[in-house]
Amino acid sequence: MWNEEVRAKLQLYFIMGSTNCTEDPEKVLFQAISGGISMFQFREKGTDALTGSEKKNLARKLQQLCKDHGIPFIINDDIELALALNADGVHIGQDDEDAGAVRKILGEGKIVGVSAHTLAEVEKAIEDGADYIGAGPIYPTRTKTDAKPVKGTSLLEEVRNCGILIPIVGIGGITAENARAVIEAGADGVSVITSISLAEDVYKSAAALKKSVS
Ligand code: 3NM
Repeated sequence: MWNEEVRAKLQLYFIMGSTNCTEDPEKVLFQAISGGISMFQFREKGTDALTGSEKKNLARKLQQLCKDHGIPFIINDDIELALALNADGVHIGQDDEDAGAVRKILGEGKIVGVSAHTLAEVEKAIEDGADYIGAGPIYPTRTKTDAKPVKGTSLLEEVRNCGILIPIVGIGGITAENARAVIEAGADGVSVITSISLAEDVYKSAAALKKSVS
């Protein structure tokens, strides 16, 4: 029933927008791809985030890089941009439209991911037709200022103990050192912003994360 291609692609899911890096985002994404990321989400959020044509132009460039390397390109919370660029999918939070409504707008064959923080939110996302869940925050994170309380791996374990098999990626404060525990708790992969986007050596950091989740 679940899309096993999506499950496999979640293994090392890099998320980034221009505010998450100090180097040129294209350069950072290229190095992350070289290091072994399997999926990418463009998440242009925060006080200095790009908007309008600047946002679209950056998205286009990052999408092309992903296309060149066979990496699915997902857009955070901007259905209009996803449609304009024919992105591979959209990731939404709890405050956005539900997964069913998003899929209707995007059309069949697109990936719809939902952030969930409780078992009830996971069950609702499944009902709405989500392809995968982002569960977090697993560890403390400074990236999302309005993040919910840290969960550790408890939500992952709770979901799997209920026999729920939807593809899940853990998110929040994940590094090469703590990523393995996320997989062992039942996640299919890890979602990472800072430990790749602000790494001193982006390639090495992505490669180390890849190794710990493989
Ligand atoms: N969503 P980093 S935590 C975007 O809990 C996001 O749903 C979260 O960034 C959630 O890898 C988070 O830098 C931030 O900690 C992840």
